[in-house]
Amino acid sequence: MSRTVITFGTFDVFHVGHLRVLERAAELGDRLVVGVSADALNMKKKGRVPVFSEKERLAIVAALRVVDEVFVEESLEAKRDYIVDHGADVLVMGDDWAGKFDEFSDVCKVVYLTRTPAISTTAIIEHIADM
Ligand code: C2G
Repeated sequence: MSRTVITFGTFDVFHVGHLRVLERAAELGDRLVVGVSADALNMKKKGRVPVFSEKERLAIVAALRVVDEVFVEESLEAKRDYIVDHGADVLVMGDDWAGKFDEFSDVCKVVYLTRTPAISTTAIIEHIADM
């Protein structure tokens, strides 16, 4: 039986921390599905428009060797439907979300992976702005 892993994120200004979490997520199953946050959802979550549009972010994530399928994550509230509709056996999130998605452990295994230290989209934006 093939095992499907699902994960979610904005993946704006794609960096090696994003790559590592997706690589490690893919190792937990046979198929990796990624929900990429819509521009409108990001505005709601982080109060800013992403540097790269959702179309660009989807294209980047979809092109990765470890990713099998991408879709737009329109709403945080729809997470249970996304998990069930994609037949996910495992939900993976970075540990900045630790404990936040435990409610889905009735439909799939919930795993939090350690974030890659010292890199973030915000830090990259600030670094470039200071150059
Ligand atoms: N990440 C990581 N190491 C970093 C930075 C990010 O492992 N140094 C992981 C995050 O923990 C997350 C994924 O990369 O699992 C995507 O990060 P973001 O784009 O910041 O995702 P976020 O906006 O938190 O969206 O429904 C949940 C949200 O869509 C998650």
